[in-house]
Amino acid sequence: MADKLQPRSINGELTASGLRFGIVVSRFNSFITDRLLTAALDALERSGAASENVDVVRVPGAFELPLAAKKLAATGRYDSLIAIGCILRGETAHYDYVCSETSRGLQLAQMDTGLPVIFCVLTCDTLEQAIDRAGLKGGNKGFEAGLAAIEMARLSRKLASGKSSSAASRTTSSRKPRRR
Ligand code: INI
Repeated sequence: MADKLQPRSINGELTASGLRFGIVVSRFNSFITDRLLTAALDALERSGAASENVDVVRVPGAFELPLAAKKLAATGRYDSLIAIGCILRGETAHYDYVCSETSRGLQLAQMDTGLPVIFCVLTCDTLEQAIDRAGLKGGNKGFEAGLAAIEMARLSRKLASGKSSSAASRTTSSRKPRRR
C-alpha cells in the first residue's frame, strides 16, 4: 500500500509586527462602523502592529469603499487593506445596489492590484442584526477582519517569495557560468 500523501502546508502566521495596514471606513452608519474599526485596530495592536504602520481613511458610504481601497493599494505602501462598512436594508431596492456594487468593487480592487482587501462590510436586514455583529451576540466582525488582514498579508508575502525563489533556482541551475 502506498504511503499516505503528506502535502506541504503553507499558512499565514498571525503576527503583525513590521506589516503595514490601510483601513477604509464608511461614515454611513458610523454607530456600527466605529465599533468595527475599534475591534479591527484591537486585533492589529494585540498581534504586534505599530501605530505608525496603520492608516485609517474615511469615506462617505459603503459605495465609496472600493475606489478608496484601490487608490490605497496603488500607493504600494500596504501589506493588506480592510474595508469597513454597514449597509442596512431600507424600503427600496437601494440596499441591493449598494451591497452588490460594494462587494463586487472590493473584490475587483483586490484582484486588480493583488493586495488583500478584507471584506468587513455588514449587510443586514435590521439594526439589531448589525449591533449583534459589532460587539454583541455575533462577536465583532471587525476583530475577525483584523486577523484576516494579518493572515493574508503574511500568506501573500510567502506565496510571492515562494514564486520568486523557485524561479531563481531554476534560472541559476539552467544557466551556464559566463566566461570572462
Ligand atoms: N451607505 C452605507 O454605507 N450603508 C447604507 O445602509 C446605505 N444606505 O442604506 O443607503 C448607504 N448609502 C450611501 C451610499 O453608500 C453612498 O455613500 C451614496 O449613494 C453616495 O454615493
